[in-house]
Amino acid sequence: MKMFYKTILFALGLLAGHTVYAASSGSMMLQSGDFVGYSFWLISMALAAATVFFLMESLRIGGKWATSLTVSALVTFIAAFHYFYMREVWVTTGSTPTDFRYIDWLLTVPLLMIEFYLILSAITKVSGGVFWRLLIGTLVMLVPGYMGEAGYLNATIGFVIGMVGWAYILFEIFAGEASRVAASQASAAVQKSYGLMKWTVTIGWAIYPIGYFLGYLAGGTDEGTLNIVYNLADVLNKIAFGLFIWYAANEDTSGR
Ligand SMILES: *C/C=C(C)/C=C/C=C(C)/C=C/C1=C(C)CCCC1(C)C
Repeated sequence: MKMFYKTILFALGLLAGHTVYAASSGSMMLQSGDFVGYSFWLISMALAAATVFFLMESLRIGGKWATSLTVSALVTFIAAFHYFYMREVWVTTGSTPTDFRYIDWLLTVPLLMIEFYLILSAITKVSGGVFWRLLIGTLVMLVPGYMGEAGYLNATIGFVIGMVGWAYILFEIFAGEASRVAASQASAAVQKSYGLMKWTVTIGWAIYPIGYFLGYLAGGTDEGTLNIVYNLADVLNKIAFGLFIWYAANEDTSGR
């Protein structure tokens, strides 16, 4: 237990230290009226607060749910850090922080995929294949997407291959082994949260390829709008996603 508290304190210390450093470096001047900048600011704080919440709840609820809730905290923790940097890129240069976004995605999306495996593992035995297939789908989706945005690959080809990766993930969670396990063996609470997570990956995630399409394939769009849209998408796909797991954990353990 003590170890957990030390870890939480360490995480908070890192976040606080970085914020003080960034604020004192003098380069970061949020201008009044910069609504995109506001959204970066608000969401970085929401992600930091969500991290503390998930860590504390992982201690309180514990048991077989501890790992899922800790992974939720890792997602928001990694994203909070990237948001501090993305915010700085935006307020100092007014440009889109594409590289930071993709590095963040490359770390957080596989962690979100692991969550499907973890919530099912908390209630029954699941084969490791579920985890590996979702991980492969993630890489097929993100690597060509990055190469397309950064100019290493034709933007259309990057988009098409990325869509195949996403389709594969959707197939696995709607019709593959994971969905069969959820339907046949999961408790009511886990089934409900599995359903919410599945639809988040469908509807919430659709926002990113739509952004890519508008930005690179349909003649370009206003960078400010695109960043606000991506930022709001992250609130849903990172914070709300974690809350769906937290909901199942609470329901599942409230009878104890
Ligand atoms: C927390 C960040 C998340 C959940 C990011 C998700 C990103 C995607 C679902 C990106 C999807 C893309 C495609 C489906 C096609 C190619 C372009 C991408 C990479 C934007």
